[in-house]
Amino acid sequence: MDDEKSSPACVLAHMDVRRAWTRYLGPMSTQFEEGTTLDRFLLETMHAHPEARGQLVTLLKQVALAGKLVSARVNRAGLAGMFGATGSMNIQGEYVQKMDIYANEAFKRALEHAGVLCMMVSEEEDAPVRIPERFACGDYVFCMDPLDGSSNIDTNASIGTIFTIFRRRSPAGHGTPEDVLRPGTDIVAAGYIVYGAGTVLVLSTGLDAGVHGFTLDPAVGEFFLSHSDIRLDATTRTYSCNEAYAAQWDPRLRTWLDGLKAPELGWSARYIGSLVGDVHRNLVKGGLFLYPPTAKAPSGKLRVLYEAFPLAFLCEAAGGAATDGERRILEIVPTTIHQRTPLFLGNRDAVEAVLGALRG
Ligand code: AHM
Ligand code: MG
Repeated sequence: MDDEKSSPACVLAHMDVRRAWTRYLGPMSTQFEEGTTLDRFLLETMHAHPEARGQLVTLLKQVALAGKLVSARVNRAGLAGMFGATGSMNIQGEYVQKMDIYANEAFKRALEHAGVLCMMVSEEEDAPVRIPERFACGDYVFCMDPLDGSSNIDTNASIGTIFTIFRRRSPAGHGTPEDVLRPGTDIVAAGYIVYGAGTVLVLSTGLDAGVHGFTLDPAVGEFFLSHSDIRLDATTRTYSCNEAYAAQWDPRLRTWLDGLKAPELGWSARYIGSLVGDVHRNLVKGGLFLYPPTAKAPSGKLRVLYEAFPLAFLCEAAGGAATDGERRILEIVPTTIHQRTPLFLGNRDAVEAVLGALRG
């Protein structure tokens, strides 16, 4: 064990943690052999902001709790009769999976009572979710896709929860449309939890605060810091898109993508069809994700508030970029809670190349 602790790889991992924490939070050592807990990371982040009242930390702890519940259920889904669709469609015309309902309820139950939210928005709910009268309202707005990519669940592919957090604009009580229909530049924290071979929570609490990943140790029931200060690898040449739709894309984009296929350029393709899985891979390894407008989805498929915003925020915080093909994703001001957008995000130079191609 001692040998393991002082192995070069282990020493390096500890140095990485220390370097990132020194950069953002001041000098600090790794807490346990397993790593540093998410709870401690959140408390240290709060201590770096003396004006903080603790609501954001409480909120993020409750997000982690809901993530653990969903993770446990996803792992048992095949045994617990949780595969497959419910037979109903949501407001957006998509078949609702049993696990969509479970995840939506788990997040609502974990978050509504804590006195930290004034409103929630969920992909699974037509209208904003009102905090029940028996609970206090708080300072934050939580927007989520409770289980993105859930049509993949029957195949054991990665799926995930994606979330955006705003600080309220209205003074008190229940949230109002102005609290949620606002640009992504107002985001105070964003992240996702990917339920894959392992469960990893990836979080950023500011564009200059870095992106950090925490892996769930199921034996302990805690998230431990495992991916400190994630930066997109600018040298990676991987693109992710549903290329079967290429005939429906802007021809300039199609021509540009075809150009990437020259063998000497060294590009490769990876596409799960699960946004959080595709973007997690690109964040960890570098790459470009594309969901352009199509004939079926002329405004794009992915939703601004709880898909494009949080992933754009994480990409920018990790040194990348995100655009809808004309403007920075984080500068979109949505006018409806389920608004969609085209999405191109990942390595900065690749995103700029897409913009160049679309300008023709
Ligand atoms: P969902 O929110 O209903 O799960 O839909 C979003 C998913 C994303 O995870 C993924 O990137 C995309 O839809 C895949 O779409 P397509 O099957 O058109 O490639
Ligand atoms: Mg989704």
